[in-house]
Amino acid sequence: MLQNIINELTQYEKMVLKGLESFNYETTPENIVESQNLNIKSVMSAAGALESKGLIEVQKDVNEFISLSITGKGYAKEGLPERRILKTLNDEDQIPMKDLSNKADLDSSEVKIAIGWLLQKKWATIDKGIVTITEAGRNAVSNEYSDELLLEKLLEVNKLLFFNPSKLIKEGFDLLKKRKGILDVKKEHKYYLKVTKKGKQLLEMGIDIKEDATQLTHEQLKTGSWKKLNYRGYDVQAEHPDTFPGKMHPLQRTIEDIRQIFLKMGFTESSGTILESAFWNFDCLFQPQDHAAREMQDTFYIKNPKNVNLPSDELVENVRMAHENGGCTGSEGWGYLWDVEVAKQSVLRTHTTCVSARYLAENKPPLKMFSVGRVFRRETITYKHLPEFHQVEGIVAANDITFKNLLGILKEFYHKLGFEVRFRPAYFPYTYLSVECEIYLPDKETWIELGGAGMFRPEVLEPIGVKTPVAAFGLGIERLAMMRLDIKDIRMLYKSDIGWLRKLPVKLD
Ligand code: FA5
Repeated sequence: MLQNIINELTQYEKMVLKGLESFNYETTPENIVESQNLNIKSVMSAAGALESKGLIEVQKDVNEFISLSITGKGYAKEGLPERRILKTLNDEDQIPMKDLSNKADLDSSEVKIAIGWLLQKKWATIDKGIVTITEAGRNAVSNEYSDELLLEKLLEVNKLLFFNPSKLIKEGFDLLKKRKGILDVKKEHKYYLKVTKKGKQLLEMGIDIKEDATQLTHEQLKTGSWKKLNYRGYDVQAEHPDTFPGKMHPLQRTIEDIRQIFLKMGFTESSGTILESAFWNFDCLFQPQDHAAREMQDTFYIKNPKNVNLPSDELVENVRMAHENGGCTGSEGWGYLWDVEVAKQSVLRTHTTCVSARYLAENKPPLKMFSVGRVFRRETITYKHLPEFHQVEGIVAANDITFKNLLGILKEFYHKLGFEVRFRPAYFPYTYLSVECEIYLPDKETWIELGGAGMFRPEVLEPIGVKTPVAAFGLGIERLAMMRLDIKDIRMLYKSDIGWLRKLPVKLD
């Protein structure tokens, strides 16, 4: 253990320790500078490192030094302005204020200062513009005041350590401090280094000062002489400050992971627009025009643009027939009068299934497509509901695709994210058979619904001209992210809680 510490010492740290040993384990940094022939910066930085390793103690004293400014030196040589007036007053007893400047050879600003101090020191009185010397003033003529004594002393010694000052010096200091720009006060730090018990143990074990190899040369590598060099050890367990590198937001991370899974499963990625026609969002998914989900309280309808262009007349006509009487789908349809104006309404898409419908209308099976995007619903916000969230949508279309294949794909997908899924029979107007995928939440002791899936109905496929079976699914991403991140409230994903975000790993399990 101690040997490891020795190995990790830098050359400078070793020299400082050795230096201290030669001064009987304690001395000033200046002495080390001299004895080890180092500069003070290297000694101090090595001392700091040794202190953090508990090998020495660094004692720090702050000393205050006082000295005279240029003005202060002038006063020290020529006398304080009040002293110069006092001398003239001693000869003349009384002087009119207006003559002071001339008689004492002072400029007007100095006279002002001097009068203040003459009164404060009680050396003179002023009455009707006449300055008169007092008894105290006369006594002061041949006696110096504490401020004057300090001025003299400072002129003589240049710099004075202001530590535990005598009463006189303290008094002089207090008086001079009241005037601006006379005294300079400087703090100087004094250090003293002492080897600790642990440091002594280290020294007893013997510290060998060898030059450390810092940079290897080409020559050393080629000849193999690097093997004989001395290398300093590194403490790989040394404390280090926490770092928080930039990383993807966990929701975005989840989206990226989902994309990768589907891409690896051979799906093609597609996307749609957030603003969609009711036609693609509802009608071509065989959702009747009086369906509850289409109500204003469930869906965001857009004022501008109020309507969106519809696809070809033929397709619109096919959809109309599917709704009104089933067309050539073999179904009876919903049996109501389909309104093209309702289909033209623009909405914020309520699910990404509209992307699948468009894709099927434009691409021929066999195909495997997925898309990720934001969807919007007029929902009351709760721990598992948001009015704006993400879905991942997918379709697999081919002659031999079955409902079982669909369940297999979903199982595989959730399995790759580390979840076991269960399926519950469900209803969607556009699929048959239909299921909901659920995952268990141990904390809440409940199953949480993650998505819907099913085989698209003929009423969806016939109007858009698709002849093969199509397995389809639409899964909520935020709810999945909640489980991956073990959070109990979906709103956390949108809170930008920096403390929480920092603690999350870069890669999610
Ligand atoms: C649908 O949106 C269907 N389009 C899914 C589908 C696609 C079925 C293809 C069949 C074939 P649903 O309304 O259940 O289904 O929403 C799917 C998932 O989105 C839900 O399971 C849930 O995980 C998520 N979700 C729904 N509403 C919210 C909400 N308000 N906040 C957060 N996530 C939600």
